[in-house]
Amino acid sequence: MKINYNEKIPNNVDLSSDRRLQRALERWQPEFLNWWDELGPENSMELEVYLRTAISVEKEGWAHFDYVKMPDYRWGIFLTPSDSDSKINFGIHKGQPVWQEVPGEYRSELRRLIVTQGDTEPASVEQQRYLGNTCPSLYDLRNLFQVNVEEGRHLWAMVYLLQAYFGRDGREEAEAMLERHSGDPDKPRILEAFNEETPDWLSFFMFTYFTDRDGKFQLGSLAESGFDPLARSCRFMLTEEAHHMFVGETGVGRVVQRACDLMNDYNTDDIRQYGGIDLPTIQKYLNFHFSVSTDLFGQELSTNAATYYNTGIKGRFGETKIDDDHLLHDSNYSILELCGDKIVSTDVPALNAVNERLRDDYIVDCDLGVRRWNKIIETAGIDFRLKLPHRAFHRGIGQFSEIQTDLEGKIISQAEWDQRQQDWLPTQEDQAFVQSLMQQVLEPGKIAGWIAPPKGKINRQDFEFEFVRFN
Ligand code: BYC
Ligand code: FE
Ligand code: FE
Repeated sequence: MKINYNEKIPNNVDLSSDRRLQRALERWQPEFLNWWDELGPENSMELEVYLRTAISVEKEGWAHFDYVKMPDYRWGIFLTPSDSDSKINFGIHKGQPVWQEVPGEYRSELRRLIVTQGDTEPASVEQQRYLGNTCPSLYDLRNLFQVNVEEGRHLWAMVYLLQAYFGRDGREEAEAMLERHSGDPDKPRILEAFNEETPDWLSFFMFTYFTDRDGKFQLGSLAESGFDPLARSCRFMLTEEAHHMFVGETGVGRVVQRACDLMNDYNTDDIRQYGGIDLPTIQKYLNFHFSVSTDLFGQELSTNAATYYNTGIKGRFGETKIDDDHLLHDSNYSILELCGDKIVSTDVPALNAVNERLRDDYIVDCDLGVRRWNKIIETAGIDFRLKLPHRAFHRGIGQFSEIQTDLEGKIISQAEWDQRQQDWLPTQEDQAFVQSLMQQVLEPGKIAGWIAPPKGKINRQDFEFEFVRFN
């Protein structure tokens, strides 16, 4: 299962043995590169960036770091090794061998899941297109581009599945991936969070913390799929995903660190005058990105999700580690539900609550990073704590989209919402202020004034390293 880099399209799926598929993908490749040129990172085509490239799919030593000219990045198709006696671990086919081909009766559901997953990948690249122009340091610029090329590769992963297993429909879906665009009024991306703008670096760090984390949980569920090529694709994508969330968590942490340092240096909460992003503004960005990302899990009660689970095409996060019958025909799950003008906890059939369960797992995971950010604030001796808003806050999908709540989840009137939302979500003024700080810094070892330098290294290279070369 070595990765073959001598071919036009690097892969570990023995692509050259399937001429038809190889030709189809080679026809799609220039379209992808055109799209990258038009909607990928602006002003990046000439840069040499210190990037990691996957060279194997083994757990150890899979990544190789070196300077790569951005458009020459080798986007490829990598699946984790197959285990010849893998079994389906949940649903009505539990115990049967995993599928190497798409079962005809589940074809449209599988196609839909793969298309939805695939659509998010280029969407995020489009959302982040202009950020390089305002990078706070070379280190951050490199991290942005690393995330971008890997999201591009994730699109390749899904397009491979579509072209290899879904015939003509799959080829059409592959085309459509490059025709929908983030925020396009006529052909938007499928999920709403991917049509929002990522106009500044605070938004970028929040996005990679909260929205890439949806990726972790969705990919984790798809990695359980009975359709083996999908499961193996997602497993390898997950190894790359960890870095994206690292960029988000440490990014937000460094903005918090800088805010605390300025507060202590000048003995004031009002650090905007010193070019820092104040903690209440960080909280507002957090509220926005958390709520928008929470929508990505779908409805609280979903017959789609029940079908995906029952038929073995999308599992739960960490399915095999859960101690139950993996069928969910007779079990219940407790969810929060809107009941008149109250939010109450009720038991519902577990099969229908698979989306909500995943959202629960996600929220627990989101909170871990918030705690680490609060440690930074606490260590600085500052009396302020960041907090995740209630899951009912500012929702666009699910039952809570019908109501308005405060950050604690108390239902409020539309009038009260209109009056108070400026205290909870970034206002135009907040956004303009954050935008005003976004000045490009390109000298190795230098950093913008609104963010602290990183503590960690990239492949043993210090912050001072020349992560990007300009020719
Ligand atoms: N926006 O039954 P429900 C990533 C629709 S992120 C718009 O709950 P389901 C990444 C829904 O389509 C990971 N529409 O739906 C991160 C349905 O429509 P129909 C992305 C929405 O299917 C950062 C209706 O509402 N991967 O990788 O159970 C950077 C009823 O809803 C939304 C996936 O999402 C929404 N938010 O659940 C780069 C995995 N939510 O049937 C990359 C694949 C729901 O009435 N997708 N609707 O026409 C899925 O598993 C499911 O499609 C969803 C939705 C969980 C998203
Ligand atoms: Fe991705
Ligand atoms: Fe990601």
